[in-house]
Amino acid sequence: MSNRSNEMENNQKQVPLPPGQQLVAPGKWPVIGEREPADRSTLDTLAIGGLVDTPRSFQLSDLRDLQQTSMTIDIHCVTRWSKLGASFSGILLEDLLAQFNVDPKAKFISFVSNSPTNHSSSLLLETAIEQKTLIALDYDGQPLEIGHGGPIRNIVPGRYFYKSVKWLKEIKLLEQDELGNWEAGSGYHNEADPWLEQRYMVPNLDRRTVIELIASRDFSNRDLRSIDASKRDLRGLKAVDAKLRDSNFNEANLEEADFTKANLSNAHLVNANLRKANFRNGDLEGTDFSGADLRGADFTNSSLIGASFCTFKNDQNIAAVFDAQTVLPDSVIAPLFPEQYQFVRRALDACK
Ligand SMILES: Nc1nc2c(c(=O)[nH]1)N[C@H]1C(S)=C(S)[C@@H](COP(=O)(O)O)O[C@H]1N2
Ligand SMILES: [Mo]
Repeated sequence: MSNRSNEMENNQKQVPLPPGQQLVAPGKWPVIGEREPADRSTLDTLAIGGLVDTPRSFQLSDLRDLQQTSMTIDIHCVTRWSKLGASFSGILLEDLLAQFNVDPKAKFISFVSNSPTNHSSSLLLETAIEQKTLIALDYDGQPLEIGHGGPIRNIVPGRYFYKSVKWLKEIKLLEQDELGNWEAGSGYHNEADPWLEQRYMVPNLDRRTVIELIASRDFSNRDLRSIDASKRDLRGLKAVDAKLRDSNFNEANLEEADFTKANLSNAHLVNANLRKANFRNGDLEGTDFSGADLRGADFTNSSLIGASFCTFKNDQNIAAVFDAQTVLPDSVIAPLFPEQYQFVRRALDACK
């Protein structure tokens, strides 16, 4: 075993991480998803409504006047990056709700964002309280930056980070659940416990549809989340703009496949033949390319946060292969986990 893999195994053993997660570089906190709120002029207001006696709005200054709680939590993003020891302070949801008479019929809580899509996420009210949900105003003793959802965002410790909504504008107490955007539109798991690896809900693709699709070799523009195409011969597959989160292409033949603008977030492409495949402008966050043949593949403008190209397993390296024709600019690999970045950088340099 090389020193490199020794180092990497040690790193992985030092800290208990939920399954399938890796650490971002120390001190790094990537901005994920939406980068801008919808209306910067109304960011200071938080409304509480739904099943409460008197719906009410708080200004940022009102929130600062309430009892502040500090906590240090571990961030686990569904796209496989984790950041340990992030310190937030703000108002505990439980303390905020103590100011209201909450109708006992309220079983769910929805957090709504001041964002272009009215992004939202919801939880069982009981879970939100148990998990010590925080209405966070500060990170590391400073007001939360706008890119990270400042000035007001909720933080749900113990759940994948998509339950923590940036630019929080409204909290609704509900009798029936209102699924959030990622949960309703992208199949993200509604419970989202990283220790149980609840990343995605079970998909609703039936076997016959899958077989027909694979035979057609045309996935363009379709939502085929979690499709199992492992070991299939899909040479020349058309998959422009396809939604393929959590899909399984392990050991598949995808030579010259066109994944332009496709979403392959958390997809499995272990040992796949991806020679001359096109991933331009793709969402490849958390995607596993370990052992894939990437000779001539094009990754121009793709997003690779949380992606893997090499796995160390039982003293063995399952490493992707590149050649001088692989298009993988340094700006594209820069957000990779440090060990992954080192591996890819060295492998690419060796091809020059
Ligand atoms: N309004 C809004 N909130 C959001 C998202 C988003 O796109 N829009 N993305 C979610 C996801 S998937 C993650 S991992 C975190 C990212 O937060 P960060 O950009 O501060 O790291 O925000 C969550 N909350
Ligand atoms: Mo995420």
